[in-house]
This record gives sequence, C-alpha cells and structure tokens, in this order.
Amino acid sequence: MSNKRVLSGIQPTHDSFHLGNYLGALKQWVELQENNDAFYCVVDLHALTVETDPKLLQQRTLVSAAQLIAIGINPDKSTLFVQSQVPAHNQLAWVFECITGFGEASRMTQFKDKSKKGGAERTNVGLFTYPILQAADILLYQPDFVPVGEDQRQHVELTRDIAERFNKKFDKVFNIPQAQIIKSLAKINDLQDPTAKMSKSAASMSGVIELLDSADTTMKKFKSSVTDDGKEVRFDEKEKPGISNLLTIHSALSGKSITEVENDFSGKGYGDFKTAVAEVVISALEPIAKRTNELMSDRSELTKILKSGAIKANQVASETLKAAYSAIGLIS
Ligand code: ATP
Ligand code: LTN
Repeated sequence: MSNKRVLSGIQPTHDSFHLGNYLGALKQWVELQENNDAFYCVVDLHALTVETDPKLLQQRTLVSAAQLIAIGINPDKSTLFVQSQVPAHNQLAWVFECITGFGEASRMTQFKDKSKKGGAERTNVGLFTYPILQAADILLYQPDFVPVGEDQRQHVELTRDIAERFNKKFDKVFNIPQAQIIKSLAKINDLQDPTAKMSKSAASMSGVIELLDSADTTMKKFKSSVTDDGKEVRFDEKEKPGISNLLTIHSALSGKSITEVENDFSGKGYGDFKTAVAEVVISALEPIAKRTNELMSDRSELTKILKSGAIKANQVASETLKAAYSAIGLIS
C-alpha cells in the first residue's frame, strides 16, 4: 500500500501508553506515514465518555501527543492533531446521529460491554453515540484505510454503513474506507498473567510496561515476570506463555527472529533471559521517555505542532463538512 490516505485515533485516557499499544499499533502508525498521507488524532472528545478531572485530561492529551512524536510520528510527514481542535467532528457527528438507527447503535459490542461494566448510573449518552463520533472522525478525511485493532472492526463497519447510506440518500460525499486490521504486528501479553493481553485497564500495573516507566521499574517488572517451571528458552505459547511473550517482545524490539533469540539463550537460565529482554526494552524506551519529557517541559513547541496539525486537519475536514451540509439541505 502506498500513497493512500490513512487515518487513525487513540484516546488520551492514561498517563502513558504501554508496550502493547506501541508494538501492536503505534509502531505501525510510524511505518504507515512513510508512504502514505497519514492523519493521526488524539481523540480527547471520546475520552470525555469516561469521567476525568479536567487538569488530568489536559495533561493526558498533551502527553499522548508528545509520546506519538517521541515514538516517531513526524509532524512534517503526518498530520498530528487533537480532535477537539477541529469543530467539524462534532458538527458532522450530529448529522450522522440523525441518519443512524437506535437499534443499529444499540448493537455495538463495545457499548454493550462498557455500559454493562459501568452500570446504568455511569453510562452516559456519549458512550452510546461514541461510534457515530468515530464515524465522523474517519469520514471527514476521506481515508482509504483505517489502521485499528480487531476490537474496532465493528465501529469501522458502522462507519462504512453510515457513509454508504448518506451517499445513497443524498449525494456521493464520502469515500468508503476500509479497516486495516493490524494483525501482522505483535500481540503483547501481561507480564504477570501471560495469557491475558497487556491492557491499560489491568487490575495491577505490575505486568504492564508503560512507555514512560523508569529503567528501574522496567527492570523490576521484567525480573518478576511470571514464567514456568522449565529451564529452556523456547517459544511455545501453550506450555510456556510467559517465555513466549518475552521472546515476542525481544524479537519485536531487537529485530532478531524468534529462532535467533532462542539460539542466543540456549543453555542459559531464565534469569539471564529476563534481564536481557529488560535491557532491550529499556534501550528502546529510554529515548522515547526522554523526548516525551523534553516536549512536556517545553509546551510551546508541542502546542505549536498541534496547532499546525489542527490547521491542516481543519482544511480537509471543513471541506468535507461543507459538502455534507449542502447535500443534506443545510443552507450555506
Ligand atoms: P483497554 O484494554 O483499557 O480497552 P488497551 O490497553 O487495549 O485499552 P486501546 O486504547 O484499546 O488500549 O488500544 C489502542 C491500540 O493499541 C489499539 O489499536 C489496540 O489494538 C492496541 N493494543 C492494545 N493493547 C495491545 C496489546 N496488548 N497487544 C497488541 N496491541 C494492543
Ligand atoms: N475507538 C477507538 C479510538 C478512535 C479511533 C477513531 C480509531 C476514535 N476515533 C477514528 C480510528 C479512527 C479506540 O478505542 N481504539
């Protein structure tokens, strides 16, 4: 794939991204910007569906953008912006809400899961309309591809349905995008529970490697990672989920194949292996944390980057919005 328009987004709901986000999704964003016209968005409006202290939301939005730059999203190659700085997202979302069925939105599994977990008290209307705002995020930019994890497949399907319906009923305003389900990259599991995926919402952070963890913390987390009773460093997801997860992490960051890493550690103990994986991770994450901290300590550079991203995003988005408004009969 080359020279296509791609768009993706990530929520600023935590203080740091984790190794799963990085190796499973964000590293691919960096690769995609090389040959494509990429738009990447920190979706702070979506994060409002989870109640957060205003100062914390502001901090997390900035630190999320800073981490994206630190991992290699280059603002000269990609358009990096914050969703709330482009008003067309809300404007188009309303139009889409009026052409989406209540039943259709009720079938979204993420809504069903999250509203079940939170209970009626904590379920806000925003959580219900969340996928419709996501459809607006996507369709405003007329992308060819939307690189996302498997969990977002249904939302991209809804986005396509909304676009097709609009085009058919009114005018052909929207390009129909395809989900590009990120599969080729690693799926990273929790270091304490290597059969569960590494996740921001894990009960304990001791098995979650955050990009902004200190070297000390990272080393400790790897040293206390759960493995098995055996001795052999060998990839076997069934019998050795912990060792297999560590092999995946090492290979993803060192660029060596799993077999090469297995060979490097044949005859060596788990202790040496864990230390070596930690060292590979630390040397990959240290520059990321350093660059993030630099950007966070000089907010003016960061806000300048985001402002210019928002200007570029606004240009594209407002054009699409204008066409959609006009097609549906709103006067200009
Ligand atoms: P939660 O578990 O709280 O829903 P999360 O930690 O899975 O959150 P998301 O914000 O849902 O994080 O994910 C952002 C991106 O990172 C998605 O594209 C998702 O597929 C990817 N991702 C998240 N966790 C992992 C993981 N452990 N391995 C690989 N990719 C992951
Ligand atoms: N719902 C997505 C985040 C998201 C997104 C988007 C992804 C919001 N808007 C547009 C791709 C395109 C998530 O939770 N990962």
